[in-house]
Parts: sequence; structure tokens; C-alpha cells
Amino acid sequence: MKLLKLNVKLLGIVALVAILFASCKSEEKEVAKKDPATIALNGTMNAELTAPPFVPEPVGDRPAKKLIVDMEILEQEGTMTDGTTYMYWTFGGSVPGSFIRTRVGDQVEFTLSNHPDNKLPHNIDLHAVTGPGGGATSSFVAPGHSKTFSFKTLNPGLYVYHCATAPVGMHIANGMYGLILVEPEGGLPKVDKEYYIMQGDFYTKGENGAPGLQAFDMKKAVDEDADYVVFNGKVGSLTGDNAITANVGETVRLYVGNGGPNLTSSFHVIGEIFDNVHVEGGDLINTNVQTTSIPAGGAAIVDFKVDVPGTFILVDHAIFRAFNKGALGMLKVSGEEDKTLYSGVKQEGIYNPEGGTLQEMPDDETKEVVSKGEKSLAEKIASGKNLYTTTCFACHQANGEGIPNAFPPLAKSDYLNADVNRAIDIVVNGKTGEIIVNGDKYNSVMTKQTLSSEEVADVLTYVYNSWGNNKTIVTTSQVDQVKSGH
Ligand code: HEC
Ligand SMILES: [Cu+2]
Repeated sequence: MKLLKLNVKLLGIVALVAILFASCKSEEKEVAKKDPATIALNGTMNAELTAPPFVPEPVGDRPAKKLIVDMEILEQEGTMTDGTTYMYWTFGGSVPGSFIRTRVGDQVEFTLSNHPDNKLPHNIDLHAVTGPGGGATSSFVAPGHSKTFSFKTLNPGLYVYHCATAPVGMHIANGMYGLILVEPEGGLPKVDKEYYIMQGDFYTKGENGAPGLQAFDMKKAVDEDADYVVFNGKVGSLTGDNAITANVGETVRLYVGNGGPNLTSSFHVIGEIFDNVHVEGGDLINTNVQTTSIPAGGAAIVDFKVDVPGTFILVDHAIFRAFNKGALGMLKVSGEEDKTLYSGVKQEGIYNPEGGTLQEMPDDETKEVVSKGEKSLAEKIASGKNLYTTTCFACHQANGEGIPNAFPPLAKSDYLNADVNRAIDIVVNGKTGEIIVNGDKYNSVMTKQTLSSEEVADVLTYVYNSWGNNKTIVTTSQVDQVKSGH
């Protein structure tokens, strides 16, 4: 009897321990493996999108939601540096593109719209997407169209997005990249100021500082020979009145990305030490960092407390890029000085640092001036050249040399010179299907160009009178005739 009782007791204890152990284990499992794919959605909201250097409101403790993102692609001329412009291709009208802020478990419904005035098809590859092409295959969209796809954010972190339409390098080089942040459950720790900065390298026909509208240079891009290396799409985007700001005693967080297409950034803030760096934008946090390496197509989250007032210079510490190619920004901190932390000048010396201003390149080229009025042949060619550099050069390249296997040449093109009405038809109506130009096969798509008859006549006259072509003069009425024949 006694023995039996003891046995029962023992059995009871064993069972209890087993139950406790099991429940404890399953609880542990739940905490460690809350599968983001199973996080329930709680309502719908429109995503706030911001242009750099600003970021949307933190997610805080909001539940996962269906998050609507509407992104518009705009191809538009913008300033690269004083006196120099560039035809940027943008997500949302800025370089880098609009900042997207989500939390883990959100169901993002993404609509990509390609403005009807644009010349090219585009798409988007978001590194935060788990799926083929990061969304690229589902978002390929022609001018005047839009595409919608959706994805669930499974991994917290800071991710790059970019266009992935061929030639991919060229779309990225023209500014088609940005950042998407996926915050963890409960959000990132609170800070006082947050900013959005993204580095990019640019390749132009003219050297750094050459005036006027500068075309993309494919050869320099392939050679990784950048004319400009900049933060937020242009020289001076974060200097002078555009500097980012904070007050003494505040914590500052920077979301820093690198669009590339080629160069790795050695991101550094002169006079500050990063208290925390989310290495490569992931969960790993390194502390007390001077310079963090940000690969092309990668990102980092850095934060630091500003203890003393002054201007802190943001650079790519591959330092010629900062002082000679544009990768230089400013953080202006205002507030009371603390002489124990930083004394200021105690004694004059003769050390002469390079200083925080950009060195100007000499202006030795003059701008071409196009006069208005009745058009002579020279005027037609001048106007055609302008149209060519804003419309056709993106694909056919500045000297009409094209890109092998993608865009046929217009220079010394047997196809072009053989039939002027066919050429007019291609510009007016677009062209797809196999063609052979100078012995090479092309089978691609040229989108229909939205130009007036006069513009078509001018641009083709320019093309025919350049690069060894047969000097045909195309008139407006000839273009009208081809148009009415359709
Ligand atoms: C979106 C890129 C793109 C733009 C912009 C573009 N083209 Fe094209 N173009 C092409 C492609 C691709 C082909 C070949 C189409 C095919 O394979 O059927 C082509 C073919 C041609 C051809 C016939 C082939 C040849 O080499 O002679 C001419 C002429 C031409 N384009 C002129 C122009 C002119 C003029 C402009 C500017 C008004 C222009 N294109 C803008 C991509 C483009
Ligand atoms: Cu693109």
C-alpha cells in the first residue's frame, strides 16, 4: 500500500515535471519562432512616402496592416551641380526614390505607375521582397501604364530597391534606387532625429563640372570611372541651406543606402563616432564605429548622440570622392558648447586642412545657344540635337553608337539610310520585332515617341546629318504624310 502510494506520488511528480518542461519548451519555441508569414493583418493604411533627406513617421507599436504603396516613375531633367544638368530617371521624382517605411508582417500592396511622358519601360526589384526578381517580373511597366503586386515583409531590416530593366546598370546609374525600411515588431528604439541619405555614382560624357545637359556615358560606367559620386543625387544636396540639423544632446539616426551602380561607400561623419551601426542594415549591431562600409545595393542604419555644436561633415572616406566628386554633406548641430568635451582652438598653429568646401572645376566649355524664329537647316539640326539628347540618347547613346544586343546604332546605320519613311514610321509608331542593322540582329522594343511632327522632322534631320549618315532633310509635311498613311 505504502509502496503503491509512493509510486503514484513519484509518477505524479514525474508527470508534473514532464508537463512543466513541455509547456516551458513550447513557450520558448513560440517566442523564438513567431513566423512573420503568419502575423495577422489589422486594417489597411496608405503608406507615407518621403523624398530625401526625410523619412516617414516611425511605425511605433502599430499592428501589421495591409499597406498601400503608390509609386510613380518620372524621367526628368535635374541639377547635378551648378551649371550642369542630367536626365534623371526617378522613383517618385527624387534621387534616391521615396522612402518606404513598413513593419514586419505588413502586406504591402505595391502599385508602380510609369508616367505617360516617360520614354522607357521600367520595373522595381525590392530587396525586402521574398519572391522571384524581388518583384521585378511582376512590375515591368510601359509608359502610361501601371502594375500592382503584393508581398509580405518577412525580415526586418533596411533594404535597397532599384529598377531592374535592361540595361540594368544604366537604369540604376540614372538614379533608379531608394530604400525600404522594415521595422521589427514594436519598432526601432526612439531617437530625436532621423534622416535618409543614399550615395550614388554618375557617369557623364563631359568631365566633372562640364556645363550643360550631360548625357550618360556607357563606357565610363563599364570602366567604373565615375565623374560624380554624390549623396542624394547631386552635388550639394546636403550642404549649406540643405544641411541636415540637430540640437546638442539629441540622438540622430541616419538611414544610409548605396545605390551604386559600382562603388562601395566608406561612410564616415567627420567629428562623430557612430554609437550603433546596424551592419549591412540587418540585426547585427556594432558599437563605437568610425567608418562603415556600405556595398553597392546595400545599406546601414547608424545612430549617435550629438554632444557638441558645430558642422559635422558627412563623407565617403575614399576622400577624393568627397572633395572632388561631390560625396560630401553636412550635419549642423546647434546648442551650448561643452569645453570639457571639445575645447575649440586653444592655440594657433599652421596646419591647413583641405576645408569643407568643394573645389570648382574650371569652366572652359561654352554653352550652345539655339535661336528662335524661322528654321534654317542649322536651326533644325540644333533643335533636333536638343531633342536627341533628351529623348533618344538614353537608348541609342550620345554619338548614335547604340548598345550591342540592346539598342541598334543610328551612326552609319544602313537600316536608317535605306528608307526615310520607314525611319519616320519607327519614331512615330515605335518598333518591335527582328531587324538587322549593319549586319547585327536586334529583336527588342522601341516605344512610340510622343513628339510633334515638327520635332520628329528635326530629330531625324539631326540624326541623318550626323555620324556619317546620308544627310537627308526630313520635313514636317513628310512626317504628317507618314502619320496619315497609318
Ligand atoms: C527605349 C529606348 C529607345 C528610345 C528612347 C529610342 N529608341 Fe530607337 N530603337 C530602339 C530599339 C530597341 C530599336 C530596335 C527595335 C527592334 O528591335 O525592332 C530602335 C530602332 C530605331 C531605328 C531603326 C534602326 C536603326 O538603327 O536605324 C531608328 C531609326 C530609331 N530607333 C530612331 C530613334 C530616334 C530618332 C529616337 C528618338 C526620337 C529613338 N529611336 C528613341 C530603342 C529606342
Ligand atoms: Cu528603369
